[in-house]
Amino acid sequence: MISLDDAAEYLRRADDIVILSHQFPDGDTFGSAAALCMALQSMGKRAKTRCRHAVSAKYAFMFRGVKKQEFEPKTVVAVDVADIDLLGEPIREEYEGRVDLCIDHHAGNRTFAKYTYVDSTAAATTEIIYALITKLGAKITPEIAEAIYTGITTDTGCFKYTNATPRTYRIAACMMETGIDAAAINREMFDTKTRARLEMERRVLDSMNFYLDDRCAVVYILRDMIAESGACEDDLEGLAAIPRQIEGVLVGVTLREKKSGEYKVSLRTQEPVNAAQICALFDGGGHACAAGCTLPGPKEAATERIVAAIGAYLEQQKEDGR
Ligand SMILES: [Mn+2]
Repeated sequence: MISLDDAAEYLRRADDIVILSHQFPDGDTFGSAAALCMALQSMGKRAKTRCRHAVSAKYAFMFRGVKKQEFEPKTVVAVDVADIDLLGEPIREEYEGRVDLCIDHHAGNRTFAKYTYVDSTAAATTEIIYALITKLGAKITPEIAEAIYTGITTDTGCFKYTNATPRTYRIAACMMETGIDAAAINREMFDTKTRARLEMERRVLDSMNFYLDDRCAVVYILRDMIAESGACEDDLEGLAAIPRQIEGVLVGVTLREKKSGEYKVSLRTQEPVNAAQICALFDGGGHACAAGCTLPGPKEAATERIVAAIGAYLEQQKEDGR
């Protein structure tokens, strides 16, 4: 672990920098990469971004101010990447043991880089990137401000989650002062859906079943459903949040069919149910309110196992008098 001053000093001396985002990219990992890349380029350095997945139409605006530069990287930086595996193949293989600096806000960062800076009180990695760019003395242009703002708004669910702090709002306010259209970004990130996304939501809702006196709702993301709706990976982001939105549901479960026939299980829970504890029973993990694990198919068997584990957990809590 190094300080943010050290990270800034390291970057000040560095050149020919490639900035890596995690696979299945979100607004924060892309916003961090785009903002840092533009700032480094403005300092006269060569910099570029890379990600296992292409920049989708939704996030493309953040990269408008990034100049295309081709070079052999001498410095490797990862942003919002908690674990080397999250780079995805073939990027992981290419950079394993070669990441010089990792800037992140995940408390569970696996410190795979030579130097790591983690601030788990930051709502988004872009909050840290803002501080870093300021330390580097680079100007926060409107293009950089848009990328930072997007990372903040997407990681806080449009300032809705408990991770949003007074500092989060202050940084967002500074970004707005550069003249960006924050409302337009919020609308694009939260109120605009593709037709394929809505077709997917329709199928997910249709697949819903209730268990354990309606305290548990289960939905499916099956390969057939994805094909029928024409959804791409981006269209599936956040679908796992749907079952827990229902009043009275303590545990929302999403089972996603994998090519291998296994199911990726995502749990979203309300207090006091700890999703990570339940997923740990199946070698999974995550946060208290959002966690995951993998179970073998068929889907009926996978459903039975996870619902039984949730039922046992709720029983135990009742006995413990919670
Ligand atoms: Mn993040």
